[in-house]
Amino acid sequence: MKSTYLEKQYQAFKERYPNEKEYLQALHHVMVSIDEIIDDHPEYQKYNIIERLSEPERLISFRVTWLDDEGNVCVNRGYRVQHSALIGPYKGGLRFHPSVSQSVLKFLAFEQTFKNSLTGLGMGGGKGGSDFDPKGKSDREIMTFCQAFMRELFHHLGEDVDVPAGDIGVGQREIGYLYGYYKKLTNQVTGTLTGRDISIGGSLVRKEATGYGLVYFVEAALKKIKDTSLEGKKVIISGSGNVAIYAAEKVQEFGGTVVAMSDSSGFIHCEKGVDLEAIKTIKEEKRERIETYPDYDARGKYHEDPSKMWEIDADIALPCATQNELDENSVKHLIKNKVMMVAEGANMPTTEKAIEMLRESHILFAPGKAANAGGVLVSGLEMAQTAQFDSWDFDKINKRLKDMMESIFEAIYKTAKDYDQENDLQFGVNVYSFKKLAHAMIIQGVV
Ligand code: NDP
Ligand code: 2IT
Repeated sequence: MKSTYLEKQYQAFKERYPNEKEYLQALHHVMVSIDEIIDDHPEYQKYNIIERLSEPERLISFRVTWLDDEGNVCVNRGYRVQHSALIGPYKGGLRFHPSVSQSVLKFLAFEQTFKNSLTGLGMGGGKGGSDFDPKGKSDREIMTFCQAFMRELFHHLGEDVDVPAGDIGVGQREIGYLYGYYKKLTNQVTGTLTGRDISIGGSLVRKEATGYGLVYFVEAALKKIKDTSLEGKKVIISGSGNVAIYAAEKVQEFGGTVVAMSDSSGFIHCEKGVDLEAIKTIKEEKRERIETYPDYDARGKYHEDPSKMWEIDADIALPCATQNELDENSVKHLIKNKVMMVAEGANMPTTEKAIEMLRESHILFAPGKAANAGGVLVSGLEMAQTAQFDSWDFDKINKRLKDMMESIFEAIYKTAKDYDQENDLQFGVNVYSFKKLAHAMIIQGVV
């Protein structure tokens, strides 16, 4: 970094949290962008904005004890990072995955604060979850775990305080169990979790929102920057969960061909385009591995090692699985195959080195903080519907999602351009959100 002030700040975080690799990575992304503007904003130093925006306001950690089907007493670690309530109640998903740690949730909560500030809705940032592994668990074990998790977490939630939703390993089923038990514990019916099933006050389009929103963003960026569209493009998508499935659905609707999808064990390659109904059956209905795909569609070939998926020739790559899944090795293949755009459906799926390589190769890069904001946006619309005691139709919400993703693209594109960093959407989003949050922080005093 050029600024010695920023470099010192970053080094101090590194010394304080030497083992929090993901958190430091997310901070570094933002600081590198702010480096370009810090000299024009003495108020950021005066009010110590960097340090205040980087430290979570509150970090809750607790033990989750539950009984499995064999009667074993199991222990997991649960967390909620309430990162920032600067512009509204803490808002962000819950993740159940063995890789969950304080560092992972701190990075996710930090990025969530930036992301949520783009939506135009008053939502602060938070994230939570547990190192519980839902794979191979019975439905009853999932419910038992969700209830044990909520028994601790409920103290810290509320529709005006902190409103969780889903993330990896937490979908509509888990939200249902968490919500049902939250109501039992509080004896109140409020919209304290989003991503609920329609029958219990959820919003239409929430399930599709992140994937659809990602593709609306991609379409807007391709049009403005590359003077083209998804029509006729070959797309590779990592993951086959909530984000990946609905990104694939929208890509197909826009005339693109999804040639590959993955899970953490392997990937399927389908040159003529994946059969999305088969993927939905495997993943949403049967909760099976993507390995079984050829049983449904013999044209699809299964390969082990999901990282090899990036070697497939494509025009556009959408990493929609997990953090740091797209590294320099994988990016080499994308560059060789002349991919025109990488857009992040997942949170921080591209390593810092890989982003640098994409930039050097002039491959358009859409950071997750902006490109995957559709999910939390529709969560915000779910909160609005609950507050109004109303429910809106699919087209109304879908249109709002599309319009908002286009506005987000325009706002960050313009910010990058205004600072002579044209087409650097990573710079655009970091600077746009940071300025907004810094302003909100300054006008609320030292608290
Ligand atoms: P899901 O649990 O529905 O799906 C996750 C998918 O990613 C699964 O297919 C999983 O495979 C796969 N995966 C996990 N790790 C790897 C890996 N190392 N290599 C290949 N595939 C892997 O989660 P979501 O779709 O909800 O979330 C995906 C990403 O999108 C996350 O980064 C999340 O933070 C982000 N996101 C989610 C939003 C939402 O609304 N749900 C909103 C914005 C961002 P397997 O089943 O084998 O583990
Ligand atoms: O990363 C994310 O934006 C989410 N997991 C969705 C959060 C939400 O509150 O809907």
